[in-house]
Amino acid sequence: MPRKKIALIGAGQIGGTMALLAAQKELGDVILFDIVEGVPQGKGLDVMETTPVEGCNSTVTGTNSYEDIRGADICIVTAGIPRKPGMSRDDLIATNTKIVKDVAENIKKYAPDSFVIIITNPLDAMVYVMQKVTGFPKSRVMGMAGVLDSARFRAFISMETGVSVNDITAFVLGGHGDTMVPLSRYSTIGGIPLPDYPGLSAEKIRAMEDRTRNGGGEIVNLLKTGSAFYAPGASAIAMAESIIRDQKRIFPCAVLCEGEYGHKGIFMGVPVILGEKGVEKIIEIQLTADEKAALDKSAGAVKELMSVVDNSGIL
Ligand code: TXD
Repeated sequence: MPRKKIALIGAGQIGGTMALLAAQKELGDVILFDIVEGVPQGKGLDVMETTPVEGCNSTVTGTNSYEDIRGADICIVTAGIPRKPGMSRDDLIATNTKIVKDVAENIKKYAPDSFVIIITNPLDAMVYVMQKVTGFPKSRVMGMAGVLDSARFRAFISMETGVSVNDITAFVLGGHGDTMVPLSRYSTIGGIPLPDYPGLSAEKIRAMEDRTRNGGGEIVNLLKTGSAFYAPGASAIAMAESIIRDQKRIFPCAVLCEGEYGHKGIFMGVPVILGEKGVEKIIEIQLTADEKAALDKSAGAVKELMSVVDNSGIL
């Protein structure tokens, strides 16, 4: 059976991190693409040279030619510009719409049967651009944000309670922005819903939800020269692994909603099952009136960004 081919479009901070993780997990052979000459080749070779040390049988190749992604099984897209302090994710929209459109045209041409995971911000709007330009079915186009947001929430819960991250689950819905909706009553510690966990006050829970919402900005402010990359890289690789190994994990992913949660034609984070067919199912749960209102607000923010894309004349 041939190894899977994983194309990483964008060889920046997240692209490089994903190349290392994909090789270490032996998900397949990695093609690292970027428009900047030398960077994907250098990072690719560097990661390739880790494989004898780590004992992993994956190859990693850097390139500036889209020809090399031909026949890829999965494409993971980070191409674009990241945030700097003081910028919101939405400030990136015009530049990144043009970049993601170009990437999408090349994926359509060279890897027409691939699954596509988008990471570029503003996330939900960029998933929309990718789906619109490629015309791929919605099961093959998804955005990575919720896995990261819920990982952040889990990390904060673990830091607060001292309990292993392995026994903590977290649930985050909505767009990847300040309006995202961390759902505490569906987040658990050892199976116990957060609000019922001994010693965890409503105030502490609210503080962790807020920190999750601002988790990206917290890191941008600390780094000053870019945004988070280790956890975003790990999150996207977890999604790719669930598809490649048909793990059928439930992850919050940005996908096209067609009536789920009362929203039609909107790309936003909802829980899905990821397996060999890509997005195999959207899991819809009952929300309280407050939760529904928060999700509607988040969907409204995504809708606005989608119309900025539509009115930009770029597509
Ligand atoms: O949860 C999430 N989805 C995110 C998203 C979490 C963190 C960061 N998120 C976003 O990912 C961030 O706002 C950016 O839009 C992307 C990529 O972040 P990264 O930190 O990897 O950015 P880099 O290091 O600047 O890398 C981007 C690369 C860089 O090497 C550019 O040369 C390349 O993209 N680039 C291109 N590649 C291909 N084609 C084109 N046109 C292109 N333009 C730039």
